[in-house]
Amino acid sequence: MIKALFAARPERWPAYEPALKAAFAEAGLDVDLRTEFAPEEVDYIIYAPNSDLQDFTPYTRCKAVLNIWAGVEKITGNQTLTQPLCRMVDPGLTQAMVEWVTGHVLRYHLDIDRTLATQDRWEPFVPPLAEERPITILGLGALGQACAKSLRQIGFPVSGWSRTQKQIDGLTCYHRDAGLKDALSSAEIVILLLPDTPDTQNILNAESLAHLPQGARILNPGRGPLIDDAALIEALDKGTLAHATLDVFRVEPLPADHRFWTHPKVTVTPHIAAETRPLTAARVIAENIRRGEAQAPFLHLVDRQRGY
Ligand code: NDP
Ligand code: OXD
Repeated sequence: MIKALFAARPERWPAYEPALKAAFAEAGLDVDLRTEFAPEEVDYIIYAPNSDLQDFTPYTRCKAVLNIWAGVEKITGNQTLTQPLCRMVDPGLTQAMVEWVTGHVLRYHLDIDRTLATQDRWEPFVPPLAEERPITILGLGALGQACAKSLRQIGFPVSGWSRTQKQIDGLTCYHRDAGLKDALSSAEIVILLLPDTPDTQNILNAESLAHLPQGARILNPGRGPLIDDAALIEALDKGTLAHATLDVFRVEPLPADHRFWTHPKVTVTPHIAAETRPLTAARVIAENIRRGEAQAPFLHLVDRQRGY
């Protein structure tokens, strides 16, 4: 029997236990799933980076660590982890991100804030059509591409930026440092869906923010360190940027005295853009265990060197 350790915060267990057991049964896997084992007995670790498990040394027979988060920046630097590490690409999480991004883009696009602020007077205005509102997505991975597709379907011209060169139907694609300026220069709304790595930290800083057109808006559901906070606040205060909606922060929960809470041009959401959904994520975990047992390549393997 395969032994799988669930190493995440205890409050996650009631939702994950039935979902994982159902997915293992569906995949025809005979798995003993528990929150405690003698470390040397464990075949797979189903893992969240905020778990108490931080030393992987005693897990000598573990074949893979299967992350239930999409982001892996809190674990890629762990030197005790020598086993393959897989990140989460969950259809439920992806759909949640598409919904969060689309909702907040439409808030900006339709100027819903203006409607809410003019409930005491008849003051008609005509928002542009989607096709007149260029959007850029930094990061064209699982989430960036899903959001790009949805925004394209509404009619927005979408550009994207990634590390490697891409050709994606309907999208203008840029890559590497050389492509960043072009990716930003016409973007009225910028969406950050990059991982947090040494190469992506502060990717939006005073210099890159200056490439954006006057009055651009930012959505950051990626990770806090992607933005230089001081440069963002300066651009908002100067009026070169119109607004930012931030779901992720350098310190979470966002400290009570942080300027973002009270800034009139910032909307804070508490890291809720897209949580992993146990029912759909459990099937991804089961598939990776099936692959591990069949000695087939794992899905969504993290490149520890690259950091994502
Ligand atoms: P992926 O690994 O699938 O995609 C990452 C993308 O970023 C890829 O297109 C990659 O380029 C690009 N990238 C990485 N490094 C660079 C670089 N140096 N320069 C340019 N592009 C770069 O990740 P996901 O789409 O699944 O997730 C993205 C991030 O979203 C996660 O890492 C996590 O931080 C965040 N997230 C936030 C959630 C929330 O609730 N707020 C929920 C889930 C995820 P290439 O394609 O060339 O490799
Ligand atoms: C994730 C997240 O990385 O929730 O999965 O941010």
